[in-house]
Amino acid sequence: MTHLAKQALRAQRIETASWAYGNSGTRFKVFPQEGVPRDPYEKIADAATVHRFTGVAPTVALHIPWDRVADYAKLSDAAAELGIALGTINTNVFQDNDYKLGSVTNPDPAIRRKAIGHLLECVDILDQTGSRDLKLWFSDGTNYPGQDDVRVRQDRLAQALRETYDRLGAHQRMLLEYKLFEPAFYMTDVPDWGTAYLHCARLGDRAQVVIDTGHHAPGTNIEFIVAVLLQAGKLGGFDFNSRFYADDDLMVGAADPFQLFRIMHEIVLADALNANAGIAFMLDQCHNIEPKIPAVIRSVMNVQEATAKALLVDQPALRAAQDSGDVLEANAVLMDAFHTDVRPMLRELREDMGLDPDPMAAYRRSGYFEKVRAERADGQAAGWGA
Ligand SMILES: [Mn+2]
Repeated sequence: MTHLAKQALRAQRIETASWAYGNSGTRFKVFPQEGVPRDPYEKIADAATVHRFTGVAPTVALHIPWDRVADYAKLSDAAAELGIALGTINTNVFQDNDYKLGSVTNPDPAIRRKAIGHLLECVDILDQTGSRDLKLWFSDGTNYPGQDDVRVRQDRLAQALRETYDRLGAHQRMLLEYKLFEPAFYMTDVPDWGTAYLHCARLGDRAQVVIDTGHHAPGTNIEFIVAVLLQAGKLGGFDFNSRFYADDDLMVGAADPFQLFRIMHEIVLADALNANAGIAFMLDQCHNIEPKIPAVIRSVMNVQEATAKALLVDQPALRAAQDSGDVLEANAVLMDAFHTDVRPMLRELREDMGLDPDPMAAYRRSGYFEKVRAERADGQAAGWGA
């Protein structure tokens, strides 16, 4: 069993996010950090560093316009030279003044056209980077009852999605993300997996739902959503992060490692861990008070640990207990796996892969931070990213 688990863990792929490497903050304050990247090329260098020490993070997601460059093929080549590839392209229709009342659902057709134009531009970027996935998240919604018509807004959304979907190449996918609330507080246009599913089902096979673990009400059974979407063939991927209260974007596995294990258990049960299953395992996090690169390394390790535990579930024993109605035994089989210390197995795996068994210590020893802090010293003075 351990051998099979190690094989699966060796093949696991976790995508990091470019924005996790730059300065970020809360609504109240950004605490700038030394050594943060000054441009998309430097974000890619940091992502490649995470891959160098973990061995399982070979792609980095981009966010447009934050990562806009003149030549995406050149950026792609730069990533390849560092041993990684460009991943999911994230769209942004939430930061322009025009979008105060919504982007693709805005009452003004000219603003809707502008928003759709951005989505189509991002498909052009997919073509240039060779990325597979276009990820959409809409901040659209209303703050007050009566502010706008729910069904009319759904129709506007459906039209925008259709136009974008029809522009996708044969090997490209659309990942639609939902979020319960914020920045809209009364009604959000894509608030839950059901709404996202409805739109994706109408669009076609290459429209898939993405689950951001921080985008639910407290107490939501996220692994149930995982199971249902897997069964429907509509789970496209995850934005992993941790939450205590709202969309906290903390390190995945920090707030609730048991939840992460339960999610990965559903993935393993459905044999959806391997790349052929088409599930994108992405990190969507911001590291506001902790050093960023080691925080991403820690997050990758947390996903690995939850996955390893899920792989150690004795599935025949679990099934036998379930079939015989043995509630306590079924629960015990699951908990045995969760309580297993998988860190020795992961250290062995890393040695097998030619990596340092302790990525955090290896990163610290590498001197990478000291190097970029010196190289990028002018960035903080220039206010880069802050
Ligand atoms: Mn997200």
